Amino acid sequence: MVMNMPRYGKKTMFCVGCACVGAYVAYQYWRRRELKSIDEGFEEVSKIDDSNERRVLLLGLDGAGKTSVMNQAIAAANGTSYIVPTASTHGFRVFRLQNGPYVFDIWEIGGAEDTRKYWSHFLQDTDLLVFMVDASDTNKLSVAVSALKQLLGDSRMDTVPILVIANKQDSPNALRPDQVKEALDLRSIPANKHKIEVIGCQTRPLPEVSQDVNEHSWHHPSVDVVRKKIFAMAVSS
Ligand SMILES: Nc1nc2c(ncn2[C@@H]2O[C@H](COP(=O)(O)OP(=O)(O)OP(=O)(O)O)[C@@H](O)[C@H]2O)c(=O)[nH]1
Ligand SMILES: [Mg+2]
Repeated sequence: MVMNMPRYGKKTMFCVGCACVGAYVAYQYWRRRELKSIDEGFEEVSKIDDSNERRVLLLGLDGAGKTSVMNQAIAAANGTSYIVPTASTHGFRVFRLQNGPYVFDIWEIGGAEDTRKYWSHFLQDTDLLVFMVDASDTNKLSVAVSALKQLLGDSRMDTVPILVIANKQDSPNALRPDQVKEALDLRSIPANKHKIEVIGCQTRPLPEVSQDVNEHSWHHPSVDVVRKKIFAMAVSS
């Protein structure tokens, strides 16, 4: 499933989107309460069991590469093509991926400053936080550190595992995953609070294609590693 909100500064649409998210979260909360209140012996329980659903939140500053990585991951999983993003995501996109018995809803939220203020609307019931950084842009890492710390200060994120993706490893000056771990001060986060892993990734360079083609189906192998890591960490939470 792909819901693709208009991307170009439609504040109203975004607010409507946030209202939908609120309704969705409230529905999930109500549904879980209903499930808890059902007598264990009631035979309909198996039909409404949502224990195989996982909610993954993909965040990171603008330009980190979230849309690029997800485009390649979805295309690789579904055998489809994608269009390379040319603008920032001012809103959110949701992807549904299946792996074995599990269904993963991946919520990708734009990282520009005007969109970041809405991140807190999406934290409820998160099974895995994927935090992406542009490892080639060290100037932005301090902003990324404070954005991540603000997220982790929210009690809804307590104990949520974190996958940090050090993207743009193709750039010659990109920090390697262990350097990103240092730069984001991840060692200061208690291991008993959050399971944290840091992996590298890249979606470039794209293969040469003729100029009139703007769709691609190629993906970098590191994107497969990201997809599998998301599946593994979201299930283990
Ligand atoms: N060199 C390099 N550039 C990349 C890579 N991934 C993405 N980019 C480029 O980085 C820019 C931003 O990529 P996006 O995928 O739009 O970033 P985003 O995280 O979705 O940004 P927002 O939507 O603004 O939050 C684009 O110009 C991409 O082409 C990569 O692995 N290597
Ligand atoms: Mg984007």
